[in-house]
Amino acid sequence: MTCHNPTSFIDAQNGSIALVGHPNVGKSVIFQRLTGKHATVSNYPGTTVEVTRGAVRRWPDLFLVDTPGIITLPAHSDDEEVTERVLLNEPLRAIIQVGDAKNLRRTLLLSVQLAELGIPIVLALNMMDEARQRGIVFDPERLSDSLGFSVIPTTAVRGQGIDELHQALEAAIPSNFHLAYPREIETKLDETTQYIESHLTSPSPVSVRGLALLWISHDPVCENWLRQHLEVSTFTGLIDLREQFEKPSGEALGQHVQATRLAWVDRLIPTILIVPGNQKNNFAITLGRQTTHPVWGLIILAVVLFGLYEFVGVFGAGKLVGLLEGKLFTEIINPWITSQVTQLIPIPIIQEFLVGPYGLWTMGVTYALALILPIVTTFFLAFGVMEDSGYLPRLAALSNQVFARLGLNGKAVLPMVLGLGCVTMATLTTRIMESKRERLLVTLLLALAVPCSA
Ligand SMILES: Nc1nc2c(ncn2[C@@H]2O[C@H](COP(=O)(O)OP(=O)(O)O)[C@@H](O)[C@H]2O)c(=O)[nH]1
Ligand SMILES: [Mg+2]
Repeated sequence: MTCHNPTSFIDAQNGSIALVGHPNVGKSVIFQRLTGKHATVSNYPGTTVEVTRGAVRRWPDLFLVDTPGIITLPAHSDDEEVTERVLLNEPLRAIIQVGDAKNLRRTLLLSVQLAELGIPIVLALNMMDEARQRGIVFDPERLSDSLGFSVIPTTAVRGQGIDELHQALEAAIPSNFHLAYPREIETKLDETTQYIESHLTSPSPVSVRGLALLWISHDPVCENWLRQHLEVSTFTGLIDLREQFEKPSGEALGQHVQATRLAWVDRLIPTILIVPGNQKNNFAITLGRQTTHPVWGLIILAVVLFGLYEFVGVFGAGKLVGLLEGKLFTEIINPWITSQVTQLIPIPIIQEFLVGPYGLWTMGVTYALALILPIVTTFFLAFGVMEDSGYLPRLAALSNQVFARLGLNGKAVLPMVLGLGCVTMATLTTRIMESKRERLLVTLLLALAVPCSA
């Protein structure tokens, strides 16, 4: 099964491979396809962000790391910071970028950023089934030629393209992708690269040009890394250098860098796209657009909140609880347990402790199973559907303006509204917030300012 090619990085060393890409593009499905069952999930050191690791089935010496979804570099959210820390601190042998074939523009923008790090990279263009359904046809080989690394179309849920992905990984070599920036940026980039190169105290995990690009874009993770790997005085020198670069125009270089990348992607796409596909008349897309419409969006939001209330409040907390607590426990289970306990244990105080009005069974277990369980189950089912359907980011876009004034992201609307019902559960949902600061703020607001009906 294993191909013994001594020059292949996969045979030569052990280390890890990182799965990187936007949220919800199929990274975790590909992770399962490549690793099989055994995976360990743990918080990334010093954060509450989860990272999954597992040995690659075909090459057991290599570990696959499933990173949190990122939108773009430089990192802005906790998730993006963790993913970038994986890129800079793990003994990486390769990156698999997982992208959505329906969204070539944003996928390729990230490809450019990742390729510039100079680590061997393969692009898995996933969701090919959906791209085909929309009539999108492109030329992966041509794309691969332009990028300088392999592009593998995949439909991860059906296991299509996974073999090809293995082969491409085996052949992957450090990417020599090189995007030429406008002259004035190149000059500054060169100077930064040379400065970093001549002062680093240990070898760089990614290409120094990649580091320099992140540095001039004010990337926080890269700054941290450089602070640790440069003498204090040289690090200050690097900051001075960047300030000096930014002085004449007064604007950040990162924006020019990003604009150049986007322009390159926009020129590339027409050359690889054979049929752009028809995205009109698709009900899901139309509905998706309407969810952020100022008027329709609010109506849809009202419908969603009403549905949430009907499912969790009326069905879960009303019907299910009534059935479980009222019928099953009060009428059938509890009388039986009470009679058993009173027969077996003739000591009143123990009887009272177990099955009295405030007994361990009659109150503790009954409430946990008949009251809390149905509510929590229906709640997390509904919440899962909202999360997986992609409604949450749209909801955030809708309510951003209101919450921006509180220094929060629009996603805060969900915990806030849920908090009117039950603050405990709402606190659990603060995990949708992107940074620790926002989670803390929302939790505080919930505790102090939102009246809880429960
Ligand atoms: N239609 C289709 N759905 C997919 C494909 N790959 C993944 N999915 C679905 O996309 C959703 C997100 O996948 P997941 O692996 O969790 O994405 P991640 O956020 O990148 O880890 C899940 O519902 C998957 O079942 C694919 O190739 N085609
Ligand atoms: Mg995932």
